[in-house]
Amino acid sequence: MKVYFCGSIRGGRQDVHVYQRIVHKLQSYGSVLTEHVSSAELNDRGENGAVAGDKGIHDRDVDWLRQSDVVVAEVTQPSLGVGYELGRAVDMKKKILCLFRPSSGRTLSAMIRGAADGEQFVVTDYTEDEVEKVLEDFFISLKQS
Ligand code: 6IA
Repeated sequence: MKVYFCGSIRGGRQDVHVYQRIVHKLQSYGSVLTEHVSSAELNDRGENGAVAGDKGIHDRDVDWLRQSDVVVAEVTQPSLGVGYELGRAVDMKKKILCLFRPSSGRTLSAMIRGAADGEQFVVTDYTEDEVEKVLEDFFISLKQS
């Protein structure tokens, strides 16, 4: 299974430790095309020494999104890029899981919360300590669908 993981880069890297836990767990289900999103080396200018150029990054990511079987997004830290990826993923009719931590004190965008249909587009509120369990439940329901 190919998993596309979305997490904030230029939107801010505060949650990178959570992205690492998510990607680690996702790797037990298949190959994570966007593993670099969880890299502690990647800063909020979206650079880690390697320079692909913004167009190269966009085109490669959209191509990976197309190839993916499922999209998992951590949406607590607002990110234009993640919002864009989710919009494209809906258009591509991908199965989507968005993970949001209310403990952040933020309110999730209505365009994400309001897109949830409980089937193709799932939004789950969670706490950091239950993140692996939330992913397990999602992938079990994915197998059954
Ligand atoms: O607006 P943001 O930067 O927060 O958008 C983050 C989202 O867009 C992530 O889910 C990524 O999939 C994608 N994205 C944004 N910037 C990059 C990027 N930068 N590399 C890969 N995906 C990106 C440079 C990385 C580097 C290794 C040269």
